Amino acid sequence: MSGLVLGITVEGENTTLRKPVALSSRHLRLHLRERPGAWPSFGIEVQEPDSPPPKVESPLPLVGPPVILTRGQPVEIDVVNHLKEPTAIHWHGMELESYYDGVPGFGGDALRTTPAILPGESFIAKMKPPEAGTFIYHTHWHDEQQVVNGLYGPLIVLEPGEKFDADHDKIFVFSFGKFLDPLGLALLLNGTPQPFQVRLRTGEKYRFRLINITANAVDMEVSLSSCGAPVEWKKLAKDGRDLPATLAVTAPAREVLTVGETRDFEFQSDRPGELRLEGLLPRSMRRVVLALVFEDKEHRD
Ligand SMILES: [Cu+2]
Repeated sequence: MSGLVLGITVEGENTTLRKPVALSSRHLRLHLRERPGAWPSFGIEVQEPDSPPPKVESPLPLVGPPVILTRGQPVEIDVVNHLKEPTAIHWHGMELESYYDGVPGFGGDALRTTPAILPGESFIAKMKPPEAGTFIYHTHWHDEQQVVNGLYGPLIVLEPGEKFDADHDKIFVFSFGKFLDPLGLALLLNGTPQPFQVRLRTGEKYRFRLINITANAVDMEVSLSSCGAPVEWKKLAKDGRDLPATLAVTAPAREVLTVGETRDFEFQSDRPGELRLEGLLPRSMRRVVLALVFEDKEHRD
């Protein structure tokens, strides 16, 4: 990602290897596909258990769909590489066994090293999420072209019994992409430099999950503003961990969201109107803006 990376070799007797692997109660499949002649060059589909494989001809999303898991529930995710090049998928921020963490040639233990996923092959990542929160899955192949071409997505872990509420749980993924931009790579929000407005309701609480999976935007500023001034939101979580009560405060909605970071906020607007969610790279002045349009319930119904 960015900055110093430290690897550790732990010597001595390995006691964890003897632990039986928990039986998985859920199986998902992640299909990594090409998008011939299009930007981004690659796309991801998630296949839920017992559902037929997605049709190859159906359009691929610009950002990998959310992979939604449950804390404490063992899961196997079969990552299927339909690309013409090797790849690997890393489960960023989640604690799991090194071998399954998607860092080829580096992760693993005394007996085995994580392999690359070669074209036409697949790799089963086993995990049992220990924390509920917002994480990221992304390519960990040594080629920036993969992470700026759609091989990433949100990884959401819910508490047991909780259901993902798409109406009130909103995911905003900031990334880079090869869209026409005089400065090279464009700053994207949910896979596009010009995101379409999102319509929300006044008087209802929303959870906003912000993710920075750019290649290197360490100083990206994110703000939510009304008429040029930041509104206030409540800080909930950072990097997949709930904030302690002393830090879970209401504050002006302007934050630095560095590369590889996730942050969750709670927001409610009691007045109709248009708010501006913006990602800004201060050094290059590249930005991406999304309009959040709040409407009264009666107005929409
Ligand atoms: Cu990462």
